[in-house]
Amino acid sequence: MFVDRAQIRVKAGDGGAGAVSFRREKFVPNGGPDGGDGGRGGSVRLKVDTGMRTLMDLRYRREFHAEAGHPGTGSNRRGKDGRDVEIRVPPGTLVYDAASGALLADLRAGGQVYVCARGGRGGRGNARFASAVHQAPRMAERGEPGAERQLRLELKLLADVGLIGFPNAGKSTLIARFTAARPRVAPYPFTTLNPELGVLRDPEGQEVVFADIPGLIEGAHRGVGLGDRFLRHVERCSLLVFVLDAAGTEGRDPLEDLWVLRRELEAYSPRLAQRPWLVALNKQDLPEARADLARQRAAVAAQGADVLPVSAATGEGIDAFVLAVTGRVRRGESPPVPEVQTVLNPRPRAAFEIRREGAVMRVEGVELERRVRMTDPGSEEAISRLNRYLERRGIARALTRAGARPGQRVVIAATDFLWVEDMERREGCALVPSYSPSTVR
Ligand SMILES: Nc1nc2c(ncn2[C@@H]2O[C@H](COP(=O)(O)OP(=O)(O)OP(=O)(O)O)[C@@H](O)[C@H]2O)c(=O)[nH]1
Ligand SMILES: [Mg+2]
Repeated sequence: MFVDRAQIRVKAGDGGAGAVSFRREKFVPNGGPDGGDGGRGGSVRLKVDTGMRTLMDLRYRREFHAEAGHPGTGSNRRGKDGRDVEIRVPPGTLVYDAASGALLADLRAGGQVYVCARGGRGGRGNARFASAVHQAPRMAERGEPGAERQLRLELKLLADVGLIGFPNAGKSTLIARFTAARPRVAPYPFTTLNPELGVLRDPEGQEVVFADIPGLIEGAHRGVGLGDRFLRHVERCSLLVFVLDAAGTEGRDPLEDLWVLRRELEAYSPRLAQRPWLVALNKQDLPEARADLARQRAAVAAQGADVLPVSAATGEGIDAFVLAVTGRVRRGESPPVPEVQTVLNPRPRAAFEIRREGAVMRVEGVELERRVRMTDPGSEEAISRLNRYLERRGIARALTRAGARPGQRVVIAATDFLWVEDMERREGCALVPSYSPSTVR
């Protein structure tokens, strides 16, 4: 089965918690802090596997979780890192953030890797918080949460030349003539149900990739026949070849076929319709084709396109066709996906925003939320460290300005805090977890 779209959820491993521990040695009554750091959480990455042709595997498995980092322990032992998870994808896979629609990666080359969810950093153990003035810290960080996101994957085959035509025009016969591809050929419409790639070596030894896609018919943009969704697989071609049944074996006028195809292409994407194109007048072994060649040639030439008479069945005209096509391919210039723009990290990490939601004030910010998640609410030292951060970043000041008074409920990263009086702080107030851990436990 050919699958060219998938939606998956990826969750990287959380970092392991840092440890609070003190050395115990014989004859040393109060050993120093020796709590080790937590291990890093495993990441989730996508990797291009040139042996793959579709996103079918992701039909069956849509959730990927990497392992969490292990907690640190005493004697300064660092926790073990979590194992990564690797998802293999075919070349030509585009990765979008499902929520924002932003293009995150365009995966083309074999072995190319994109880390789509980074594992959380391990929390630091209490050994790291020791200083000359603070020799016995009783706090450690919790691990940073692993990134989590919904991804939309879309496969757009990487080909240089796209073959477009009505069913039975001879596209598959043609591609089988000069490449090793062996798509099914049969005298009934819609023989080809999935796009297929064929590779040709041009006279200079360069590879030129052809895409044979299912036939289009009038109304394809409205879903008639197999519809026009397969056109996405020629979006990255630098040259389009319209393959016509020049003998009109099914009773249609080959020129009318061409205009229908051009209109369908235009309806699918005006931008794609502007791509360089030429016309292969196929089935020249049949007398009907030959008899009509002059008229067809003149009409196509009037549109400014090159015309190549061929017979995919007998091989007549194929050499000239291959030469003309490979000569016009602009290798390595396969156009980028035009309809999307890459937007990464639109907000600076340190930025934050305060919103009022009824009685609650909510503070959002990438770095702030990460900090809060790594803070152990049960540790007074950790909470006071968080408050120093709020002051440094101007968040405490901003809370006062936004109207926070003692007793105000403040939510950050799904954690409930109270803004309470604290004369040791510059603002005269500090955030404390709203449920004292001693009452919870
Ligand atoms: N006489 C003659 N018949 C041809 C030629 N090329 C293809 N055919 C025949 O036309 C029919 C359709 O050929 P295919 O290659 O399957 O056509 P297609 O364009 O891939 O069709 P779909 O996959 O259905 O879209 C088959 O019976 C072929 O043998 C040709 O040059 N001359
Ligand atoms: Mg076919």
